[in-house]
Amino acid sequence: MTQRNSILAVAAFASVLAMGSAQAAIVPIAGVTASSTFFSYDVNNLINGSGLSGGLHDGDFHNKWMTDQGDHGLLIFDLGSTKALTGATVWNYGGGCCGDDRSVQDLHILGSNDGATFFHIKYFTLDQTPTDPIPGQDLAFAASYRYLMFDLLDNYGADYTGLSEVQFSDGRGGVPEPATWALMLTGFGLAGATLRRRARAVS
Ligand SMILES: [Ca+2]
Ligand SMILES: [Ca+2]
Repeated sequence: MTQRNSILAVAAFASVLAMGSAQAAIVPIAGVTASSTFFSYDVNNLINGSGLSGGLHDGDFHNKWMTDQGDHGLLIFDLGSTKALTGATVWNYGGGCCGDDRSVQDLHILGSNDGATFFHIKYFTLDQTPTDPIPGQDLAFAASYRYLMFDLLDNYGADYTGLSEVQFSDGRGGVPEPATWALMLTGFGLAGATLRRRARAVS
């Protein structure tokens, strides 16, 4: 292998390593509005990371959002600009304060680019998660929109409906694809061959 080729191999290997080590990107949320909010449950608790630690939510009601009554509700998330999404992670109301049957059961996600006309994306059934702390639930979908509507169709109980935290992902980085693994292994092989040749040349 020429020196130029070995430099190219090492450069390719380094770029693959950089791709592989990037985390699935969380899309920043510019704002959120709700059809109703119980006075001691700020809707911004859904998007500011309140109560989140190590992928779990602490279950404290001060870190949650809840409707002021009823078993359904509506949330609209504004991403600030159109984003190509690959899914969302939702921490349900779950355990902690006052009744895990406030957890959302049936969820309809819709999207819009003008904030007025919303289009169907996907229906989900969320876990009740009575445990505390509350694990996140990953919801996979593919959609490009600025505004995401969560139509909370029903909860596990009757009186109030809530969620603890919501994040959206654009899926960049994360686990390398099979083609990336193949490229990475080729990079290892080329780098290894170069080192062996150099070792032989020296000895
Ligand atoms: Ca929260
Ligand atoms: Ca219900």
